Amino acid sequence: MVPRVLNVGRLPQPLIDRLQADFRLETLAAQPDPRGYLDTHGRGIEAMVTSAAVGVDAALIDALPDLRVICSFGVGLDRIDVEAAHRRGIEVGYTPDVLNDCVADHAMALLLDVARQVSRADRYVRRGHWPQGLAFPLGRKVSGARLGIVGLGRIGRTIARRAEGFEMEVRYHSRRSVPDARWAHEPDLLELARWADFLVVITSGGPATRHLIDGEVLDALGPKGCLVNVARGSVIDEEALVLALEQGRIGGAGLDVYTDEPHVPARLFELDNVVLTPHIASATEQTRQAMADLVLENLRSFFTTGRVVAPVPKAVITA
Ligand code: NAP
Ligand code: 8YV
Repeated sequence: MVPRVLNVGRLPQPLIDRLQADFRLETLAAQPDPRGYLDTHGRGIEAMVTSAAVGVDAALIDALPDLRVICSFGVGLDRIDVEAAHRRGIEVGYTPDVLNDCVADHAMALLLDVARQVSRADRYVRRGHWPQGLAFPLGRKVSGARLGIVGLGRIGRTIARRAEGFEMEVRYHSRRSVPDARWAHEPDLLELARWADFLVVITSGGPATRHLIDGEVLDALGPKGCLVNVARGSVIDEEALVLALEQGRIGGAGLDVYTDEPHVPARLFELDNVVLTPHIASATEQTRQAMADLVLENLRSFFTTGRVVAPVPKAVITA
């Protein structure tokens, strides 16, 4: 029997096509009455695929009595009720590591853009300001600067290695120091922000990191400091960030993630020292392909061995 797989996420079409080739794929959003569909057809669905941005809540897990595995397209777990799944013995698979390079590259792209004003300079040239002789402000030097990384996990470490290529001095903050890391651990986030020229945020999302970066941390970073966020919008107090930028209390920001995606505070559009991207840090052909491959591998492995190849650890801290 071909297993029934319920798609509740936002998945790229090539992945949907490949899932359809291997499984009986049913798409919840395509049903005129999703709740009624679950009541009538939920029994017998053994697998669910989702994406990190959409996730899966406990109610949806409860609605599927025969669910055995959830596979997510992405690494973030802040929207997946992993505990509810694990309580029921449901395996959860995700796509760690394969996106480290691209997310780290994107963090560096935002950092370089904010510091060297690439997007701002592009606007200056396109608007014809150069031949008009309008002044263009000086940027900030990246090479040799101090980089504070908030969250030294898989992606944080990759960012740290990128930064070494720019001869940056790297320190990091996380709840535990990483035993094999060659960079200094700073247990006090405020101290890290005071020390850093650039602060890159790459913790996990969820309640434990909500508003970790607040007005006090931004003031510690200071008027010449730049913030980059490629983690989750929830990690930063967005209202405090907008105020700090408007009031010149920090030097600039490069943001890929926001509190209420796809909505971005319009006040940020007025600020020339801010670079905004629409949650695209992992969005390259190669990485999205690797993520799709891993979703498929997780599912295929589950239905042949009973285990996914990239399981979310049972004791993972999401809150
Ligand atoms: P990871 O390996 O699990 O690393 C998470 C890091 O966050 C760890 O160093 C952890 O250290 C730290 N952390 C967790 N809670 C913390 C807290 N309260 N205070 C300080 N540090 C804390 O995860 P990853 O694979 O590097 O991914 C990190 C996150 O990036 C994902 O969860 C996802 O939300 C985001 N992401 C975004 C994009 C994008 O497109 N922008 C793409 C991929 C991933 P401790 O546990 O020791 O504190
Ligand atoms: C993707 C992400 O944008 O992996 C994550 O946690 O945020 C990104 O890689 C997302 O998975 C697509 O839904």
